[in-house]
Amino acid sequence: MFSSITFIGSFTSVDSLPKETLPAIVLCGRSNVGKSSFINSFFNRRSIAKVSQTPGKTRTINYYTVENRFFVVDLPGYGYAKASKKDVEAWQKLIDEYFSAAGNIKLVFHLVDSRIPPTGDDILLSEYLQAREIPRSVLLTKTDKLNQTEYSVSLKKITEAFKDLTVNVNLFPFSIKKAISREKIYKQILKVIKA
Ligand SMILES: Nc1nc2c(ncn2[C@@H]2O[C@H](COP(=O)(O)OP(=O)(O)OP(=O)(O)O)[C@@H](O)[C@H]2O)c(=O)[nH]1
Ligand SMILES: [Mg+2]
Repeated sequence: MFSSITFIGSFTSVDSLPKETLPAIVLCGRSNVGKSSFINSFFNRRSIAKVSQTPGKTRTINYYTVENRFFVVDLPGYGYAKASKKDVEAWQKLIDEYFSAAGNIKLVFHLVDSRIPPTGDDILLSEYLQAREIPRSVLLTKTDKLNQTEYSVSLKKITEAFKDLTVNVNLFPFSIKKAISREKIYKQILKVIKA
């Protein structure tokens, strides 16, 4: 597994993003799905990324470097109930500018809550990435909250919603409470940052 992660900064506009051109792994998904938790858990740093039970915690583009080899980018989440029309527009603008400006994006991890079937926003994001030919894998989060039957249903729903997904290839069940898929996610990151 990766040995070190360093917080670089939080950005509210794309003009100030790091100029360095390391390969980037980007985390995207609904608010509260577990993007910041994934960073803490996967990179084994208990609270390098701020986590909250209240959706809408991460409002900035947060950059980390891992082993000085690649960036991990935590994007603000979408789809929380309290978001105003202005919030949604600001989010769309920031995300669109981000994907237009950021070079060297090797992979987007699109996080989807295993208890909530993909929403309209998830489908829009998926189509957006596809249209821009940005490679993505889905992390199905919080699987510790499901029993075996619910887990099977969850996998079925996500593969029905996104026909391109195959478990352990570009779809990885994940949990901060269980060691699941970690080696596979690790290998995928290694592969894409070398490509
Ligand atoms: N049981 C369980 N809870 C999780 C898991 N991942 C995240 N959570 C919880 O879900 C809540 C939201 O997690 P965050 O990591 O802050 O979510 P986020 O996607 O960064 O949310 P925004 O910053 O609002 O976009 C927190 O209370 C986490 O503890 C998981 O695998 N299992
Ligand atoms: Mg967050």
